Amino acid sequence: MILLHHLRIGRSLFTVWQLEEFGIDYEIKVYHRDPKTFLAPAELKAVHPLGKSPVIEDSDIMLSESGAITSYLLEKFDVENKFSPPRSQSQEWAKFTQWLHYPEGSVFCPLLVTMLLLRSKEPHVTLTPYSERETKLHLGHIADQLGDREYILGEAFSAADFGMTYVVSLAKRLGLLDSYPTLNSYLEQNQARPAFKRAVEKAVE
Ligand SMILES: N[C@@H](CCC(=O)N[C@@H](CS)C(=O)NCC(=O)O)C(=O)O
Repeated sequence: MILLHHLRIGRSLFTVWQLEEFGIDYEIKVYHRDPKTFLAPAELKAVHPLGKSPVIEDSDIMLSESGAITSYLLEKFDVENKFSPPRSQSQEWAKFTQWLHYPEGSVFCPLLVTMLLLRSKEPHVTLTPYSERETKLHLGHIADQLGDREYILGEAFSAADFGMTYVVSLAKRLGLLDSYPTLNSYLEQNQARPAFKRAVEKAVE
């Protein structure tokens, strides 16, 4: 049985969503952020040296990093390739891998800088232009990739949509989606999935 170490308010909600979509048996251990610092509690450091979430345990393996957790869950549980192209389709698989890693690898950093700037309320000489330029670049890139299609790989939902939905939802929270109707629709459609709703019931309550 998978044990998910889940920190309230953050990306591990999207790991709960995956577990729900995949139909995997799992348990959740919930942690709460420090109300003043918004950091994870020390208990999470007792689980993993970084003290961050998500972390999963499965028999004798412990894994951090949301993208790596997705790859692990796919490898072990998505035996019918419902959520990713098979490796034998090398080009489709490579493109899938690119979109799987893109949210955490490229999109999250400018969103985090934007979030920190909002907290400080003062513009910064280098960080403000960086955050404006890079968020526009990446949100535009995601909107272009979606085009008229429902999901990041096209017509079918895939595991690349988990991390993408996370960064788009964060952009929404930061008030960055006003000029991106495509991203708003993408978010609404994914958050309306029954598995997402179940994840919210289990992880947010
Ligand atoms: N790159 C990691 C990031 C993990 C991470 O920073 N998680 C945040 C929650 S969204 C966290 O645990 N923050 C609490 C802290 O830094 O104390 C991943 O993709 O899993």
